[in-house]
Amino acid sequence: MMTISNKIIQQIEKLRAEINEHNYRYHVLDAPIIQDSEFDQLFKQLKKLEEDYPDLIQADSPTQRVGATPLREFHQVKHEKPMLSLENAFSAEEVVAFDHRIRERLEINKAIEYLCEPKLDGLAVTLLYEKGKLKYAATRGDGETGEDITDNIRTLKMVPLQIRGKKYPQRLEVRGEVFMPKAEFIEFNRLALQNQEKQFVNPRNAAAGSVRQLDPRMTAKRPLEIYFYSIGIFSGVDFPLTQNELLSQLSEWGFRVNPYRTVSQNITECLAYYDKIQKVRSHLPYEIDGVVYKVNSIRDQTELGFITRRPRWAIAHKFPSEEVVTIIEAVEFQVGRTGALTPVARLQPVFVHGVTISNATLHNMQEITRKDIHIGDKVLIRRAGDVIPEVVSVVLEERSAKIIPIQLPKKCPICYSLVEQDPEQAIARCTGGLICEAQRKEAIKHFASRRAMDIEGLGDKLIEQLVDKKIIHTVADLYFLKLASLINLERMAEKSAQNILEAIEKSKKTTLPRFLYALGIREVGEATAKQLAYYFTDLEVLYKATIDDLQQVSDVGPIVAKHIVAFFQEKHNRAVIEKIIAAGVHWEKIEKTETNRPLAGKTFVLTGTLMSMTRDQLKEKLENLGAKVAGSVSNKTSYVVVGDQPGSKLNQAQKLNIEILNEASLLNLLNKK
Ligand code: D41
Repeated sequence: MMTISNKIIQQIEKLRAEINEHNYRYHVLDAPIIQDSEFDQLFKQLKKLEEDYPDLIQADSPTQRVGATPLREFHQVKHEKPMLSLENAFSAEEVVAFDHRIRERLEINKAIEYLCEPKLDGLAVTLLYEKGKLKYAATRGDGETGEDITDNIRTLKMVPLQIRGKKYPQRLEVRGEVFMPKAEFIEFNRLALQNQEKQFVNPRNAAAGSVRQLDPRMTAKRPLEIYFYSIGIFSGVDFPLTQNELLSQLSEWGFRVNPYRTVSQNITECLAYYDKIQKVRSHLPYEIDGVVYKVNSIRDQTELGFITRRPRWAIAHKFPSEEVVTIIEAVEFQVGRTGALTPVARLQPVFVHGVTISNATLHNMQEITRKDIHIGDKVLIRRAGDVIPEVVSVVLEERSAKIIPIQLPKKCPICYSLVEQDPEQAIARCTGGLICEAQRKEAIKHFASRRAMDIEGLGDKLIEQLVDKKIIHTVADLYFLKLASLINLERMAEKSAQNILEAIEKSKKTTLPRFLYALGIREVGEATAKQLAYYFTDLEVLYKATIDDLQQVSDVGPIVAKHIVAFFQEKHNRAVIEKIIAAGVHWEKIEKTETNRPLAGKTFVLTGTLMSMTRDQLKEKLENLGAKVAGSVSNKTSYVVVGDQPGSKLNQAQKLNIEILNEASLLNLLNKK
């Protein structure tokens, strides 16, 4: 047993405190005082120390946000104090009537002060802290009972794992709204579409779906944020006098509160606030559906009390819904990079809050069936903020006799190849591959994109023109573009043409991960491309890899492996790659030395709980040493690591005569590497 010096303990505690404080400054105050790189340094130092002294890892360390294993299901949590809901007002008259009722009840003749804040359109959650530490987090559910989402909420960096400061309630329950900012939502959907994963209908659903992931590692990847607006349990310190002071106090304790909150002296000021927020609404980075007014004095709040599930002292003043009715004139199918067909409704144009809408996504055929949408239907359209408009529902009462069902075309609308319906994914796909002009355009756009070959200035419109005019057919043709053919294009000055050629030239120096990602192999995103590059190090080796070989790479399952093999077997693809390389595209060779990947080729399976580190930490360690960590035992398994309370994998290992490592022998092995 190693003795751990006080010095190390102090060093770790100091680092944790510093990191927490910088996190607070960054996320809660939005006023960081150090560079991201300096922050990363501190974080790495802490991680390193905790790796060296795993006994000193604590659940509330900033390094321990992600790591729990996936749940089978969510546990129900009964709220000690019910989570109330809000009364809605849709007009100034209703708001004025609310103020009257309050003054009557309180028998006050003068004006009442209100705390005003935006009403976020997200998911209400509650977090309980005991002795300053995050104990659990739950969804609102029906207000009485919610679901335990602790592991997921912990992954939000702006959620304190430990209350800031020294003086705080013994037990404190804070309540707020989890949401996905608009820009992050759009980017998330763009990537989901590219990787053929499920897209979300709107930011609200995206937030709800992300919070309800059984695997916290998935939630950790989602760009979620939170604003806190109220409390539940509160014991041990004096209660603030006003709602506004309560929010300031929450902020002091490290909880992020909305910077747009303000105190209005009377209800007229509340209405002015409503107008002001409505004007900035489209510029806010997140969706809101109105504003909330709350009686500022906590004493008055207590006196007013509740009616059934609603406080008498608060009201939501909703913005008029951005939903309008129009008619679907036609439905077209757009073809994506991998051939996926997306139905898009062409609408009779309507004007909604400053923009004309003439298209709306119908998502996929399942959605069309579910919503029972036909061509000629009168439909309700929603423009949620800046997000792609969608058809909410059909106005069935006004359905005409002349509606036409929407049919998935049997052939691709662009290249006339057969359309194939993927039974599981609800995705219909053009089978034309690179014969299909639409797929080729999308493939070239992807190839040139920032995270792929990063060809600056080669935008979508330009690529479409180049393909339409048959100047380029494949990505390889980009490297043989001539100034003359570029200058002939619409709106193309010689200088910009020159810049594009230079950007293409510059892109020739790349990296293998980028190049693999740029190829646009199905299901091979950036992370997988990187893993493939580091595992195989060489394109020639990757060409020859079998489905089995490929599955040695972590995160590559049988389906991805099949896509990769199919891609490289296609002669056309090999020819395009060869042409690109002949044109001078190159990358630095990835060195695969014995010293940095001593466990290459070894496959580990983990079962049971370890004392010194979490499963994820071990997985990362092993993978960094070149090993693969698999989910089940087979005769390819090199070692089975057995912790406390192992599962059936131990039996399987014994049956197959596979070497078993207990924690001590594992650490021994790792230390020697
Ligand atoms: O931004 C919000 N969505 C929001 C929701 C807010 N700013 N304040 C709220 N205040 C309350 C009370 C007054 C009951 C504490 C709320 C909600 N409730 C709420 N969110 C979901 C249900 C109720």
